[in-house]
Amino acid sequence: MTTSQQLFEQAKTLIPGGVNSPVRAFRAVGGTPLFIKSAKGPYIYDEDGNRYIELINSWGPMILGHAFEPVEEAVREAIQHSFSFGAPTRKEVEMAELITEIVPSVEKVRMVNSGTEATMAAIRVARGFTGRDKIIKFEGCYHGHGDSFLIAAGSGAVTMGVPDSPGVTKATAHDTLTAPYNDLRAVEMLIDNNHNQIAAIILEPVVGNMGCVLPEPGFLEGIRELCDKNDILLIFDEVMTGFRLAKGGAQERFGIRPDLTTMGKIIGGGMPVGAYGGRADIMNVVSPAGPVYQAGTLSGNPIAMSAGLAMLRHLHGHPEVYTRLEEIGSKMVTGFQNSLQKLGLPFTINHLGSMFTLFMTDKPVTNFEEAKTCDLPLFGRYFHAMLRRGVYLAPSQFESLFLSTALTDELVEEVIAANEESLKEVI
Ligand code: KE4
Repeated sequence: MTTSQQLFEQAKTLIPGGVNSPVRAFRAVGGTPLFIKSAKGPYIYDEDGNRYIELINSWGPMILGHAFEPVEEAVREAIQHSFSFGAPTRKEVEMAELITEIVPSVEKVRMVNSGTEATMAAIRVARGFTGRDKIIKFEGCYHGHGDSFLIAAGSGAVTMGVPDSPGVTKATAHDTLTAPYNDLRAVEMLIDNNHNQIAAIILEPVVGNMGCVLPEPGFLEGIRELCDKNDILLIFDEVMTGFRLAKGGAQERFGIRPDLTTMGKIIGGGMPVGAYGGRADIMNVVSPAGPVYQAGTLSGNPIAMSAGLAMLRHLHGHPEVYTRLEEIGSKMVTGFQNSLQKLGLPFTINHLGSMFTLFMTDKPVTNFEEAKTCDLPLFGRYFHAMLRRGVYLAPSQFESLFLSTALTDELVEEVIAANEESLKEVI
């Protein structure tokens, strides 16, 4: 038995499914999840000493590679002053200043501890501000495990086969309307059939949670327009795309200004941090400025702020990071596409910047239904073939990969070669 196997057997007697987040359990791909001992730069190392080239990067945060020195240094400095005060600190002001500078649509921001907290708070604020109850989300989008979002949810929910989770009440589900991603007509019909009842439309401006799916030309602009015409708030869930697809996130890349934005992952530099923010007139309804309640013992935690500040300051001060991420992404995807062509495989790759997904289907993938045409057992075999070749992919077809600047050109070539050999092996 490997150490990971031993640890997993023990973990399953103590933790539901042996993991603290379902997608980690390898349920979609089979086998035993790797228990990771450490990571540095582009590599992670499991408890049995195996080394892997990392293409998940903690599901997004480690955009500069693991153990990035300036972030580590900031945390080492911060822990000398204790860990948590439960009182306002200078770093929270600096963090708010930096976020509002990098993401102009965010005029005011509230720190929380996860992306889930950020999205739950954002829809509560939208409901409080508009006095309306319903929200529209898109099938296959994942916005964390808040009850309102576990309806036709992506990521781990669909990976586990529970896109509509038990435990979410009918009353809650009643207020969540869903539409296929990229389907403006469906959104218009929902709005017409729920006149003046919809507080917000929330979406991933580029989806990572059904695998990487891009907005079709005009989709985001169309949603913006529908929101404006119907006094509906537009919430961009940029937990994944924020500070990744551009310094100012997908909203900068696509030139769309949402009313609220939710953030996470990169914003904490690997520490538990989320945030939500947007128009000042909307954010001013949040307690104690206004009546909409939201709170958190560890919100704005000084250690987490130190890590997040170091990360964001580096990204803000080094625009070349985004040029490099584009380069790495296009090199890797071009290599994958060349291999598909060479092997005569009609699979689909969706890609933008440092996010991409190889879908095991010959269909275009523009929404959840199309994503679900993938050959999931084949993906499972491919995943393990890549693992055996030292490449660590997301253990689910319904996830995006996240590249980091720690990937050298040589490592990109190694991943391309591993991909071609793995496809040959499993087809
Ligand atoms: P967290 O609560 O996991 O920090 O964030 C929830 C969330 C919200 N919005 C988007 C767009 C997200 O992608 C996420 C979380 N992403 C998943 C990966 N698909 C986290 C991995 C996991 O669930 O373990």
